[in-house]
Amino acid sequence: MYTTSTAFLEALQEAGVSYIFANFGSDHPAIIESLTDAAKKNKKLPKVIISPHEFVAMSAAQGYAQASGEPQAVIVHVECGTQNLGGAIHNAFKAKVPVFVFAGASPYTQEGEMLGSRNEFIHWFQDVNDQRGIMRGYTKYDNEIRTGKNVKQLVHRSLQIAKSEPQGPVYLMGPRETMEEETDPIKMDVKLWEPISPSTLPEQEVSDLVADLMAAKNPIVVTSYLGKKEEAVVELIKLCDTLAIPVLESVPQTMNFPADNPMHTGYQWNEDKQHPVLEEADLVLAIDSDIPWIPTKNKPKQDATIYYIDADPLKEDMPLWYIPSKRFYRADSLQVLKQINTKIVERGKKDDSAISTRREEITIFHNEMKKRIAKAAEQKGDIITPEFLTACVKELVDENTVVMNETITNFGVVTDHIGPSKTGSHYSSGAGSLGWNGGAAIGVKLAHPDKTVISLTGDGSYLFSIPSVVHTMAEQYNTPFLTIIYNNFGWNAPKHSTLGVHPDGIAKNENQFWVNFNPNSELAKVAEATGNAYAETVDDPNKLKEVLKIAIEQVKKGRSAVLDVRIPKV
Ligand SMILES: Cc1ncc(C[n+]2csc(CCOP(=O)(O)OP(=O)(O)O)c2C)c(N)n1
Ligand SMILES: [Mg+2]
Repeated sequence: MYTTSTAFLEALQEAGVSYIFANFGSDHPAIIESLTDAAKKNKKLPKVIISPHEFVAMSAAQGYAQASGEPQAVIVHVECGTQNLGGAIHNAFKAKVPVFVFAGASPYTQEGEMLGSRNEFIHWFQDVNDQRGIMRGYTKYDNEIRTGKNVKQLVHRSLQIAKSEPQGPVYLMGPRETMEEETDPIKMDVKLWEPISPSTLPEQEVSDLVADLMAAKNPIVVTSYLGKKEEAVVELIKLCDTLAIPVLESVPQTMNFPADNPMHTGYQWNEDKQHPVLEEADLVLAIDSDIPWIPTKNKPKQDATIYYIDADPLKEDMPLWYIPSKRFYRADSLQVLKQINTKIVERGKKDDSAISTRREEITIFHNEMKKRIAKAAEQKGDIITPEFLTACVKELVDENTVVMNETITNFGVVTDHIGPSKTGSHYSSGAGSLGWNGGAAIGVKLAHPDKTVISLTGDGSYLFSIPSVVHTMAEQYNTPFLTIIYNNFGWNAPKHSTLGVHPDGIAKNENQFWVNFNPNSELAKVAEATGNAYAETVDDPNKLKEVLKIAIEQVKKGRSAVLDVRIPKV
């Protein structure tokens, strides 16, 4: 027995995919047959992780790729399962995370002409005009498998596209008869399907950029996802240490520059915070950042010189986007930083006194920022504050911990108080569709079984994550992690947004924002019921540290824990 499905699964294995997050249906008999056949013959294939909801499957694949750089596979059921990927496909696409998605398609014969022909009523309902169209706009590539003869080429091409910068999800679909088709095995040399090589800058451009950088009085680097490459962080630290350049992390997707480096000047999230260092800058190096600033909140001066460097500097997938800049480079951040650092050495450092004055000024700014953060962590009153909570969580964080952050109106508080300083120690969804936290934590834990994963989430985002499914999977696949819910009993964000547009509107005057949840709901018990998680609710600041300690011990012993921590209500 060797079918299109056998070749398809073999191709995933050849390409180094470790996991298939799967939600099966009537489109997958051939895949199920091939999986069982392989299991019986001890033939190595990616491990199947049964995922009772597609959103969680996709989020897990995203988390795995964020933590490892390696794309995994998601298999879903026809157009219905494709639709259930929902916002998770938005997250992977916007955050530029490689994921391989496959969906079956309804059979295209109805009288038994071929193996796999229609035999269930749903085959008529699930036959839609443009299944691939559901994913278009959120994938880098989509195609239909039409024969087993070149299915491997389609899989390898898809993964090549997914892994090439800017990375992102890809989608293949295959009708039932095609996936059943008997075919001949083909051998592939996967070395010939590598992602495209990283781009550098032309020599003259490097000279111009470095000349401007060295002449600038107040340069700044702004970045959001440069930290996806560990080596790029090392190069950025080298650059910023050498020339005393401050760094602003805007909507960080990961740890891009260590929070404890004196050149770190904080984060830009959605708060109405000014950023004096950005506003004073005369040169901005925006490198790997979709949204380096929000013009209505804070932005560089009109006459600041901007260099924009990104794998996708045109943002053709964002209908409204512009940052008038002196130069736009479609280039790899690591390569460019190496080029800049080499050029600086070649030129020899100039004007040491200006650099050391700047170093002193930025260090003072950094130290004052840290003092403010430490002060804010002091618990006041008898309701746990998000600042105090995060400071207590920080005490659990060691060299081996990964923190996931989907705390929404507490994004800023969490990044400030966790202060990530190690590559790969901190992740956010990198985009805008809520619920990533649970699935992503499973993915990170699968990628790094030896690490301790702590997932911080708003109560709304916890519910969006489908916690019943998350904890069903976490127990079944032995991926224990600690969830801490920043529970304000509702959605603070839409309230915040309303006040941002209508500071004195009727909603404010009536104090009615339509964002409050059932106050009796015991969120942690969902995880206890479905995944045997240790579940606890905490509202007493004096008990918080003790409960956190018990919870992390549970996780380290192999059992998930969920703490529902009550913070001031929306
Ligand atoms: C899938 C999805 N639905 C709705 C929204 C709109 N939205 C943005 S933030 C937010 C509230 C999140 O609530 P929670 O996680 O409790 O954080 P809080 O706002 O309370 O800090 C909502 C509903 C969204 N971004 N994504
Ligand atoms: Mg909330």
